[in-house]
Amino acid sequence: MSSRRKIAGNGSTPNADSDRGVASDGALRQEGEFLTTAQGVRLPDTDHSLKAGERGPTLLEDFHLREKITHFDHERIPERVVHARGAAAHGVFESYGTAKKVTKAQFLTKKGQQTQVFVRFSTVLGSRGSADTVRDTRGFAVKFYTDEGTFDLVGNNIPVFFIQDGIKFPDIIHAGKPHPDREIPQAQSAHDTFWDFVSLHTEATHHVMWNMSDRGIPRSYRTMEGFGVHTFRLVNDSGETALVKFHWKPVAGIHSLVWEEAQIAAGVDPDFHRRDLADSIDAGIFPEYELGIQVMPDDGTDSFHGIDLLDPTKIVPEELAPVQLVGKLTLNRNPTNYFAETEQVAFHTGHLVPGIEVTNDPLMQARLFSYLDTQLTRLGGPNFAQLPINRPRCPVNDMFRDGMHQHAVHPGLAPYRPNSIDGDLPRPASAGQGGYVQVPRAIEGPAVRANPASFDDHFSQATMFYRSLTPIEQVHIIEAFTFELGKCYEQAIKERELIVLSKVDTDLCEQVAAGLGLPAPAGEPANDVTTSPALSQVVTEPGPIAGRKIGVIADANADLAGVAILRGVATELGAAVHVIAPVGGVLGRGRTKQIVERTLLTARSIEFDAVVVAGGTAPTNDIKLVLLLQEAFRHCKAIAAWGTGQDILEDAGISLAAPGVVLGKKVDEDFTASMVTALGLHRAWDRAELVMLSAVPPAG
Ligand code: HDE
Repeated sequence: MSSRRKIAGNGSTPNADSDRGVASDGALRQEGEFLTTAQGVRLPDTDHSLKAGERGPTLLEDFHLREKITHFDHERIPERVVHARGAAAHGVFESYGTAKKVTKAQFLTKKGQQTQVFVRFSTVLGSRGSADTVRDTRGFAVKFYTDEGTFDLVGNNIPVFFIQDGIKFPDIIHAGKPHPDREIPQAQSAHDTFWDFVSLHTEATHHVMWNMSDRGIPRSYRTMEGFGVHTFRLVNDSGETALVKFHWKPVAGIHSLVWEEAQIAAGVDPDFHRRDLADSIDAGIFPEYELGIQVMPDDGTDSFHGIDLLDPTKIVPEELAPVQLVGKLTLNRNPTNYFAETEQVAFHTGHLVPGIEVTNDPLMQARLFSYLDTQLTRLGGPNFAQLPINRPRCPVNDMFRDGMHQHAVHPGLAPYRPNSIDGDLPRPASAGQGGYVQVPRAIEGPAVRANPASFDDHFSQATMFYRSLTPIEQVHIIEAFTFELGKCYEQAIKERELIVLSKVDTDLCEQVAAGLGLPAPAGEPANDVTTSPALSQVVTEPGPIAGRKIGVIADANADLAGVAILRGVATELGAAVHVIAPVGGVLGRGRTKQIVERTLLTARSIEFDAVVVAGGTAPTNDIKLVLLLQEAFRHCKAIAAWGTGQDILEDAGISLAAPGVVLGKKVDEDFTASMVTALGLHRAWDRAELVMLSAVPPAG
C-alpha cells in the first residue's frame, strides 16, 4: 500500500494534487504520516501534557496542549436557528430537456445534461441532536452546481407555509420552539405556544393540516415529496415568462410512518432518517426524485383559477395544472465529513441562475434577505462561499476582497471597475453572454403594511386537503390533533383551535372535540370545495419496493434455503433482507449460509417494512419476539410466514386471516410474489380497523 493510501485512511484522499494538502475538489486535507501541530511541527506525544515532574503541575509553555485545547474549545459553530437537524448527500441531476419551453436555465434545457448537486434534508424545530422522526415539516434544500452559477432550490416537504408574510417568521418560530422558561418540549409542536400561535393566526391552518397528516412523519427521506412552495417566474430564450411551482416526486413513492412508530423511533433510533439515507446510498439503492413543474400563465394577475399565486398558504391542485417532469435527481454519494459539508453548506433563495426569477410573494421576499444574513453569523464572516461545499463549480470573479477567513490570495491591484490597471477585467456580461438580467417588471403602489384581500381565505384549501384524503388518512389527522391539543395545558387554546377546525370540517372538529372531552363548536366549513385526489398518498396499486427492509426471523433449525430464495428475490428488486435470530453469529453453511444481522435484543419492528417468520424456526416464549410481531401487525405492515413459521405468528396472537398477512407452505413463486405485492402497497390499511391505535369516540 502506498503512503498516499495510508494517508487516505487518515482522512485524506488519494487524489490530492500538487498544491500541498489541497485535493482535486479544492478542499484542504490532512497529509503526511506524522502527527504534527497546526504549524506542521512533528509531535512525539499527544497523550501526556508537559509537567514539572510526573506528579507536578502542567507547564504553561506546553504549546501543544494549549493549541489542542484551544482548537477544541472552538469546534462548534452556532447551529441553524431553524432546520438545525439535518442530513445530506451528494448527487447528480439529469435534465430531460423538457423545460426548454419555459426557461433558458441551461441545466434544465439540454436533454441528458448532468449537474452535480448537494441535498440537505432537515427538520425545522429541533436542535441539532434532536430525533429525526418527530412530527414536523421537513426541509428539502437542493444546491445545483450549474455551469452558470449555483442555483439553490430551498424547499420543504409540505407545499404551503404557516404565514403569508416573512415578517412573521420569527414569531411562528418562537412559538414552535421550546418554551423559554424550561426549554421543553424539544422538537415538538405539541405544546401551548405553538397552538396558541396557529389558533390566533388562522392563515396557518392549511400548513397545520399537512403537519397533522401523515406528511408530518415521513417513513424516509427517500419517500418524501419536496416543494419549492413559492411561485417562481421562469424566463425562456425568447424572453417569454411563465409562473411556476417546483415539485420533487420520489421515485420510491410517498410513504409515512404511523405515529406510534415515529414515537418509538425517537427513542430507539433517533437517527432513523439519516441512517436510512446513508445506508441506502452505501448499499447502492440510490434515492431518486423527479423534478416537476406546474406551469401557469404570467398574465399580470399573479393568479390562476382564482388561486392567488403570491399567497404561500395556497397550492395549485395538480388536477388544474399537471406536474410536468423536467429531470431526475439521484443521490449517490454520502458526505465525507459531516461538519465540512452538511453543517457548513449555506443555502440561499437568492442563489438564482438566468432563466429563474422570483415573484412578489411576501414570504419569498423576506427569505431573499434572511439566508445571506444568517450565514454571516453562522459561518463567521462574508467568505463562506469559499468553503469547498459552497464553492461554485464555474469561474468566480466577484471583486470581493479580504474579510474573515479569506482563503484566496488575490493577485492584481484593481478590484474595481472600470480600471485601467488590470486590463479592465472583470467585465460585465450581457444577457447574451449569460448575464443575469431580470425581466423588467412594473412595480408601483403606495407603501402600505397590508395584505391583499385575496389573502383572507384561510380555510378553503385546508378543507380541500382534508376531504381529498382517504378515511384512514383522515383518522390519522384526527388522532394527531387530539394528541397535540391534548398535550396543551391551556383550555382556552384548545377551545380556540376547535373553532378553527369547525371552519375546516364539521366531522373533523367533532371527532377531535370528542377526544378532548370538549363541546364541538358549530362552524361553517365550505361545502362547495372541489377535492384533489392527487393529495392522498395511499396507493391502490403496488409500487416499487427498492429500499424496503424485510426482517426475517430464523434460527439454526430454520429453512435457510427458503431464506436464501427470499433474499435473492428481494435483492433483485433493491430491497434488503436482515436475518433476526435469538443470538448473533452465522446460521447454516454453504449457499444457504445466513449472517445474523439483528438479534431479538437489537431488532425493533420500526426498522422493517415487513416481518417474516421462516419455516422451521423453533418456537420461543421470548416476549421480544411477540412485541416485534405485534407491533408490525399493529402498524399494518406486511407480515408473512411459511411452514411452521405460521404457528409462531399464531402464538404471538397474529390473526392469520387478517389483510396483508402472507402465508405459504414454502418459499415458492406464489409466496414471494404475494410478499412483493404486500410490500409494494406499503401498509395493509384494511387491517387498521382491527388494530386502531387509539379509539376515537364517535362524535355526538
Ligand atoms: Fe427558511 N431559513 N425561512 N424556509 N429554510 C433557513 O437559513 C427563513 C421558509 C428552509 O438545509 C435559515 O441557513 C425565513 C420556507 C430550509 O441548510 C434562515 C422564512 C421554506 C432551510 C431561514 C423562511 C424554508 C431553511 C436558517 C420566512 C420552504 C434549511 C439557517 C420568510 C420553502 C436549509 C439557514 C439547510 C433555513 C429563514 C421560510 C426552507 C434563518 C425568514 C417557506 C429547507 O435564513
